[in-house]
Amino acid sequence: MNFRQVKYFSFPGELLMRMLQMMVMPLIVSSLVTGMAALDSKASGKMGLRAVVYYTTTTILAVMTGIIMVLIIHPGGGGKDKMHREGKIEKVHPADAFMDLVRNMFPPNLVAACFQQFKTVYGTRKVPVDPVENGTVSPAVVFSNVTRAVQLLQESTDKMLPLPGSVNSVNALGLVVFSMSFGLVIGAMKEEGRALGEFFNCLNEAILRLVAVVSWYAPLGILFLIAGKIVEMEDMSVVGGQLGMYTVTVIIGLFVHALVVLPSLYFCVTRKNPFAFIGGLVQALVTALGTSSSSATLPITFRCLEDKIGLDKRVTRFVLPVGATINMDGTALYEALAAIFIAQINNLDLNFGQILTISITATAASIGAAGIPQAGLVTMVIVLSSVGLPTDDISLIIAVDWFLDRLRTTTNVLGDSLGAGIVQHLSRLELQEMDNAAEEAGMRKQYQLMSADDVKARTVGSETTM
Ligand code: 7O9
Repeated sequence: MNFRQVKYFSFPGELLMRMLQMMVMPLIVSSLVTGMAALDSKASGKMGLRAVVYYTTTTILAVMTGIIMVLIIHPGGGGKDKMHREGKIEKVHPADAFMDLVRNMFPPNLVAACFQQFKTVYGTRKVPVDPVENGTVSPAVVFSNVTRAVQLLQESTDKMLPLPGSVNSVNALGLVVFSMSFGLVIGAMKEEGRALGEFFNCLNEAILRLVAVVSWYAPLGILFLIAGKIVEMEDMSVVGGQLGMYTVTVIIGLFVHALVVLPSLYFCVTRKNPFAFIGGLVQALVTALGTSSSSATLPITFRCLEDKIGLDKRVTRFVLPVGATINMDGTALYEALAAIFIAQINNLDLNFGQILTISITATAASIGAAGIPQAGLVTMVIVLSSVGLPTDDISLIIAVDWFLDRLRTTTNVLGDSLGAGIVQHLSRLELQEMDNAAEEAGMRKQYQLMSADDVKARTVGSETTM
């Protein structure tokens, strides 16, 4: 098939992708606002703490699984001379990436945050230089040194400076931070904030109905997404030897984490069958595989967890968007594993301290990814440069990245969903308490209405007797 035909063939899949992405923004905003508004600050604090403990624990477990796998299998034993290179690696300063992350948490313009992220770009600025070094400004010196002067001028004006710039992608972190704070404030406003809270609640319900419609089309769309990718695939001869071993190592690592570590954790905490839970999640997992984006899968994840598995809306609304933004077990596992693989093909031995550094940076990179523009490669560069590994060698693993990305995404979505199940189990008492309080308040209100009616009836009664 030629390029044009491939585009025709993947068109139905592309449509699904667009429909899903269309719903993400209103979905995360409305669910976070209502999720935070429905919980009082004590309950949301406790639930948030549990979620954060779950995210960090599982991410660290994922990184450890990845490191153990790559150390045992040792896929990078044969050097890198015969490997194929692809793409160019952009240099980034870790400090700039970190500052971009924090800047993106506070978007100056909420409308722009829906489609733009801040990104430091590197540019040049003309810096005036004095071509005469020792200060003796005689024409003779200038003329004799004219070549040197031109050289100096070029060197000093091409200084790379960090300048403000932007890229076109949703600033999820900014929207999440704003929606959570906004929801918290609406919740604290009690009666005064009710109208706004109900508005977002209604928006959320409406979007989920739209998701229900789209999810009828999803199976066909996913079929074409995956088939389109297979047709598009160039010859896979580059995926032999080293790279093949590396791919297999990542697959095993992700499978161990997704099908052994996470289910065991779920079982230990809830004492329920994790595979029954995962069974209800199949549509979301397949969507993740097809779209290779946990944010585009979010609408389907919501539907699976709320409608099929029956989790409490108060939990999913709060935990899922945050999970999709900061909890990426598959990504953390992958980055740590890839870093050690690159050390192996360069025949560099890492000591324990360096492996620990890789674990910490990989964990941090997976948490911050959504806030760092064009994260994929940038976070990898940061992990590698933290222990002084050659960042250019990322070009050796790009050939298989599109495939491993799909598996990472599936692991990420599974981690977020099991997390929602675990947080719900741990918060069941608070949720029950809130239900009871609401019921009591409802009854009291009804009682008040009843007694008001009573009073009215009596007054009316007395009026008539008069
Ligand atoms: C993987 F949920 C939302 F809507 F809040 C949300 C929106 C956007 C959440 C996250 C994002 C987002 O931009 N995420 C993002 C994730 C950005 C850059 C890189 C990554 C990492 O992606 C994973 C990976 O490559 O390992 C994977 N593809 O889970 O989507």
